[in-house]
Amino acid sequence: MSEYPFLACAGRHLPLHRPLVMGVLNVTPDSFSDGGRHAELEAALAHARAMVAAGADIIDVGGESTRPGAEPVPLQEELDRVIPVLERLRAELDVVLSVDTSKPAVMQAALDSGAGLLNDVNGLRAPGATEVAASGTAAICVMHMQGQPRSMQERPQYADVVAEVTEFLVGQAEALRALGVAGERIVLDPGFGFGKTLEHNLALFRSLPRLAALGYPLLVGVSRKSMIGALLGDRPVADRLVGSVTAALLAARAGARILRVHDVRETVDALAVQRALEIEQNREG
Ligand code: HH2
Repeated sequence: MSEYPFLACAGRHLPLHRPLVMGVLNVTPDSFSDGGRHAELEAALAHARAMVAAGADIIDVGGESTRPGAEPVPLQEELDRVIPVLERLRAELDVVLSVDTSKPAVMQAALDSGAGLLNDVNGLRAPGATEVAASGTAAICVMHMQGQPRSMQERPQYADVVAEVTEFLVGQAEALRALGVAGERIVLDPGFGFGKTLEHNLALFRSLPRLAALGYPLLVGVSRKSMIGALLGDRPVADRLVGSVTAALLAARAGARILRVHDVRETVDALAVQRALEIEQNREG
């Protein structure tokens, strides 16, 4: 469980006594589940407003698809997709804005546009990413990925997936701390589906309590992912809602503090019912 009572997001503090819900806003033409639908600015804004109304604590804006096989997006194109959306959202909505990017230049522009969280699926491995992330006051989510999106699912291999992911996350958190980043700004994420087979994902999911015990708030993103489809007999993306919400709830029980989801209202409802009905002795701290 998180050692820290709140997450510091560039002047805003998000309390961590209950799991936070991060709504996904993809402004890409090719994301695996909602690509194209929110490509237009107005549609993106409407979707973000709806997620906030449904109870999202954080909106995660992404301009580069990271689905298996995805090609990298040129810097200017990613900036053109993400920055206008961040600026409009900041003007309109009272919510923490996150940017899902691995490029230091996009991180910097997003910080300048009021982002409160940098969400890097590449775990700050790009040259200069750690320094840019450390330089602001925004929270930073360090995610583990083996390889790169284009080829990560070709043949993921680990001697011990939990040990290797843990070692990477701890190492990146220590690098941030060495640059003066407070623990209240750091989030860790094992990166479900990023260079992992179903068995790797299941091993990591079962290790969530151990990962949470590292002390930093844990982010879990399993929403609509292929691991949910695989557990349901190769269910298509459009039919993974119940599986996704169930997994989010279980992740929260196992210690996750931020749930990255597409279906905000359903996840918020599930968490509310869980909070109300959970038997006292099973309660997380
Ligand atoms: N998953 C995706 C993207 N960003 N960030 C974090 N921290 N953790 C995740 O598990 C994670 C993430 C992939 O999902 P999605 O955004 O729906 O797809 P795409 O990358 O195709 O846009």
